[in-house]
Amino acid sequence: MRAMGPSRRPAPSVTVGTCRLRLDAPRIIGIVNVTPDSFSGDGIADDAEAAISRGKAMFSDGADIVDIGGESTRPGADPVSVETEVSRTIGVVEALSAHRPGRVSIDTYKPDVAERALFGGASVINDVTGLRDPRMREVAAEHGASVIIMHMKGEPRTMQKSPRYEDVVAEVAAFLQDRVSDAEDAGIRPDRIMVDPGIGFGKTVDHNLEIIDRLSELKALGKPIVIGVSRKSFIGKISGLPPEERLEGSLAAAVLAVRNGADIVRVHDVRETARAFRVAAPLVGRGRRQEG
Ligand code: HH2
Repeated sequence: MRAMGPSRRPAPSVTVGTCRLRLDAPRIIGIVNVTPDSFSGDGIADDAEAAISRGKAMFSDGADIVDIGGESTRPGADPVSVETEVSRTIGVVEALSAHRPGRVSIDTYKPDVAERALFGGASVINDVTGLRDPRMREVAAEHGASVIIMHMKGEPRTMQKSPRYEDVVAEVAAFLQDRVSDAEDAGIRPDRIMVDPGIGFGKTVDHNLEIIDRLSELKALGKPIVIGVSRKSFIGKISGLPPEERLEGSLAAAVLAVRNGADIVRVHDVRETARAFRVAAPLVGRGRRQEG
């Protein structure tokens, strides 16, 4: 792990497209899965119009960014080809980028898919492999993209097979710090980099709970913290409820993540999350949202 500079102050904003998003109140990323097999059951492959409508509704419900994915990364998922992923996502990326320029993200770890999406108007690359592929870093730097660098232990097919850590938060922080340094070395602008501990990606329920509890320790990275708790299986394991009944658990986890330092929360249920944050954010000292 490279030097982390524990006294660095948390970033107050992140640049996305031509916009500087202030992070004095929590921000929301809405999820649009153009897939047949997403874990939460929200996927809508082969229906670009429905995906576009869902994305537009998310923007009007309070999403700051909409994240479009064309491949499920649920545990055990099989990878899909670049062609399939592009054909699922590109029309949705183009339409939503025209609707809200600068506020569309592509959820992919494949540089070719990311590049097509950036040409189609996307401004953010959300990479669950943390920009491990050097070409992904080049693509992001060349296009001036913003990036979400996520931690995953292993790969989706096998990541939930007995994941082990000495200290999960320290290991996630060290990984993210290394990937941030690589990203900056590749020319990605420091104010366009966000980090995400990757809830559910090679982690047990206890690992996920510990990460959410100790989230403030990731502030030492000096980057905005994104987190995805929405409908995740740890909520199912605790509540005994299936993905379509995990809204309340998702809201509870999102609010506590914000209290513990999350700046941006990636969710399936934008309207409900925005309403919950409107009340919870001032209560946990994260202010009211200011435009900008
Ligand atoms: N979780 C999923 C996918 N992408 N990206 C970030 N940055 N953080 C996350 O926690 C995260 C992510 C999995 O959720 P979802 O997209 O709903 O499911 P699937 O991968 O099955 O489509």
